[in-house]
Amino acid sequence: MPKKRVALYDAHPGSTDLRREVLAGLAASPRVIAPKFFYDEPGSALFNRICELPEYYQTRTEMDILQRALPELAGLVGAESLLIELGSGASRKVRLLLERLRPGGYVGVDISKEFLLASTAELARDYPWLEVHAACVDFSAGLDIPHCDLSMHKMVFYPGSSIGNFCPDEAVHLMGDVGRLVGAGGHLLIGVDLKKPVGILHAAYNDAQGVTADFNLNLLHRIRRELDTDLDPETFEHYAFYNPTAGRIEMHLLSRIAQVIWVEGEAFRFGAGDGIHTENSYKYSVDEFAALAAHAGFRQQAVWQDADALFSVQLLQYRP
Ligand code: AVI
Repeated sequence: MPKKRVALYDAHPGSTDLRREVLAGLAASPRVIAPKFFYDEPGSALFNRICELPEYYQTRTEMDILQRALPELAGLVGAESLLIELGSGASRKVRLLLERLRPGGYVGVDISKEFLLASTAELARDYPWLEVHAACVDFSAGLDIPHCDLSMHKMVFYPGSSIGNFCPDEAVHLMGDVGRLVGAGGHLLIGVDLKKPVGILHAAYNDAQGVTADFNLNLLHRIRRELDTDLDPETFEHYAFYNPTAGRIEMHLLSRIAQVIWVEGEAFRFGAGDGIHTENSYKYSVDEFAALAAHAGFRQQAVWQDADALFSVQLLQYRP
């Protein structure tokens, strides 16, 4: 049997420039390196391990919520929509949607072409009835996807509470782009991590096996692997805490010692305890997220949560 083809749209998003951003981030005050650099191959493998950790409630909770929400969701969205997944993956979550909603088409959107082609090819193989598209796009910089059929109802799926890794202004901007893509009446199905007792959050980002610490420290190993540097990752430690004023988990890498580090011929001085800010993970109440979504022209149509109100899956409709 001939292999089913996946239609590819490649916007050539360009490789993210580690050297330029690391040098600029280390020269900034406070020091910062963007979380997108976590996800090289070892970093992605560590993130997959995080998703299986007992303390990291998010992945399994979202899966359970989705499973329970499916009948109602199917009634609200209907069949024959175009399903567009941001940060496309061969995840079990989108498979649940495909099997229950039977959309008219699927578009996987991801910045990593290799990963995108592999995951969409798997979906095309497993769901022969489905028209599968792949869009290689950096969606944080705009959502221009020409092969989205204009006449079809569209639903964007953005699971995993990855929206929490954007600051609120950027999140509104991204959701505005999603709104323009789906058009009036179109939908965004989004996973949103909720505010909760701080002990649960602290454990989720400071797990007993130290996988999250390894995930954070992998950034320094990556810099060591890919740039010209004398940086010793062992001289840094993982530090994650909940900032209640900002409503977010912050991850940092703190120097254990006073030291000067050379990166690509430039020197950076660290005192003991000085840090690099590597990630924010915003947590919202259901009402706070409704207000944020409203700024982007979306209205909450349905909100599903687990019994402990740890996580939510929200169906938003674009009503600009
Ligand atoms: C991908 N993102 C939603 C995760 C989060 O929880 O913010 C990344 C992560 N960072 C530490 N653990 C997991």
